[in-house]
Amino acid sequence: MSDSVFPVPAEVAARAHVDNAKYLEMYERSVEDPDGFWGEHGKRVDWIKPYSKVKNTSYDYHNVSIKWFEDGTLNVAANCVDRHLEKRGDQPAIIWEGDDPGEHKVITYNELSREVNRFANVLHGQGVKKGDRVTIYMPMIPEAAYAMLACARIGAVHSIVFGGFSPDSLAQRIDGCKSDCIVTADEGLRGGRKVPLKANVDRAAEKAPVKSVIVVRRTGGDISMQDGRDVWYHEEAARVSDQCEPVEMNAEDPLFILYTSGSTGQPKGVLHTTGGYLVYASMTHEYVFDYHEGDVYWCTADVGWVTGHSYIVYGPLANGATTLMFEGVPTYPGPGRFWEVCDKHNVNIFYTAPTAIRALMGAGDDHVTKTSRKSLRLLGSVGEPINPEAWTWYHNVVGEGRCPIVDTWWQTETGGILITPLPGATALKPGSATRPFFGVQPAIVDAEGKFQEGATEGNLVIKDSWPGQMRTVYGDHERFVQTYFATYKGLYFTGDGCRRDDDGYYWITGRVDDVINVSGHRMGTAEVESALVAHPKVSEAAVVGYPHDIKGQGIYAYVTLMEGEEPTDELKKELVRHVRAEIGPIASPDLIQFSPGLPKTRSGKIMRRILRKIAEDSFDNLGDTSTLADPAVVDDLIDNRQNRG
Ligand code: 6R9
Repeated sequence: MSDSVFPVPAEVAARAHVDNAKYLEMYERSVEDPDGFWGEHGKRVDWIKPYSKVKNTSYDYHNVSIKWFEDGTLNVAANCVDRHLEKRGDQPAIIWEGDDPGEHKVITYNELSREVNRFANVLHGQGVKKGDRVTIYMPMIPEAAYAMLACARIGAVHSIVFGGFSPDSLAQRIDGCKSDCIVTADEGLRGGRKVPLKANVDRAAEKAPVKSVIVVRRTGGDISMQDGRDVWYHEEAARVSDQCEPVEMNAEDPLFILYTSGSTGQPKGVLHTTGGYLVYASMTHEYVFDYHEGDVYWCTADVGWVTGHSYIVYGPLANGATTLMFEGVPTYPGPGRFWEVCDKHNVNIFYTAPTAIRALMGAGDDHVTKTSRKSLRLLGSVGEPINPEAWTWYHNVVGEGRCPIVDTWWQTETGGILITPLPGATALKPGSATRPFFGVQPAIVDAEGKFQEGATEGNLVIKDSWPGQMRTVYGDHERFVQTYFATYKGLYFTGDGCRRDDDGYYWITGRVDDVINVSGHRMGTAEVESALVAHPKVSEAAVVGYPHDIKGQGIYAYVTLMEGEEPTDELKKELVRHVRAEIGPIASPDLIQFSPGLPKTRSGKIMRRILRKIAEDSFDNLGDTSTLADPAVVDDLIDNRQNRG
């Protein structure tokens, strides 16, 4: 926590879309008259048939239903591409920077139009129709964006699976949305290393069969193609036209599904729809990043996460922006890469995650200061709480004190940014996401759901709907209701803890459920546990998060072995490999403690509170352990703890 306040610099306020007075006025209207406010701002996108209704939403536990602009029709690809052609056909839409610093490509809006239409025709050729689900398992190459927009153009629903997920995780997600078509590449390239995407698809398809696999050639690596199922994208694309009419979609037709981890069971298919999502993504992109015509904007996320959906592709392209897409990693070939890319492409707005900032901070200032960065005007942060030290380094060293930082809080479920500074309006406090965006009504409740007023701390809820909100869990509306609307009836529960200070600023403190945030990636502890117990030598496992200098949170696994198994270092390594294979590298346990027993209540429930404390290396005050079936277990856990720092 930090007491410093950074007022809005005069030159930032002068050029910004809104200053503080305007923010307050717009915010008040947005919550007092949502129909009027969003009815007006909904017009920022092009509608085929204009809407006559704006907001029709209910958070009533017995009848959760969210609809925005429900009688309007539009096409997202037409909004992100076609409508810009007349005015800015020759302007770069996407600047692609390859993993190898010698490789980059500029794609104008005219080119984007031809590529998207071609991709749409290839999908058609594979039998994909409106409403069908298409799984996209791609590296960060322009074809990933083409594929997304091509789906949107023909009304297919994409489900992107991050390229770091294992074949099993991919199969689970293909099966979850019953998709018949996969778009992938031969291999990905990250930090000089190849990622065997097509080989992973082949293994996934053994468990979750599909009718067609469209393969984009990226590395030219050796892969196998299955006759009758697999096609090369470049061969199909050569046969089709670069014209394809956009399909007229209802505002509430699905746009995409994105799987995300929750506190229990399997990942949930978060469903976003067409109209409200696009309005919200484009409006937040313009106001939060204070985007102006001609700006070069770079979000370093992967399109496999929601940040890539809303703030690499849909928001910026809907606004006719130039969006930079980066294939690589922050530290390759060296820790100066981000800033070198900023100089190379004259980036004005730069949006990344705290975990990257901390890693680069550790590599030393020289890698930053040897670059110019004079084009940078605004910095952004997303994915996890940013600690004031990292904030201050980002502000002073990267931004040379001249660039405001927007610390943007939101979730896969929210579709776009909900709590954030606006650069021309909001004085900054390092570590605080500050104030709500237009139309967003945050509140803090205690464990019983009682509203807490003024400066306080508790659980973060949102009182009413905004256009970018998810509509349901794909195929399981009841799960949607139970996950988000059952804890506090009538309110959307975020799963995050939060503090509000005397100025009404919000400070997100992290998850209050069994979700951990590892390098900005959400991970359900239950998912890691079930991967561990799937190993033949493991009898039981409990997973918790613990503070990690770079990742924010690390994964700490307590593992009880089967009778007679030896607790060796070799076995620890084997378990890490096993979890990577089951879920993917992002789920690798950082620390494994072999424990003959876990602390359980007499009814057999694992007391995670105790495990969390021990993992944090702060076990002086473990609270009440008298309800434990065998209190001696705790001493053994403390004696053999793995995090002594
Ligand atoms: C966009 C995204 C959502 C969870 C969210 C919260 C954490 C995201 C944050 C932040 C503090 C921020 N989170 N942004 N915590 N400050 N600026 O990250 O979506 O992957 O679904 O994660 O991430 O805990 O609940 P998602």
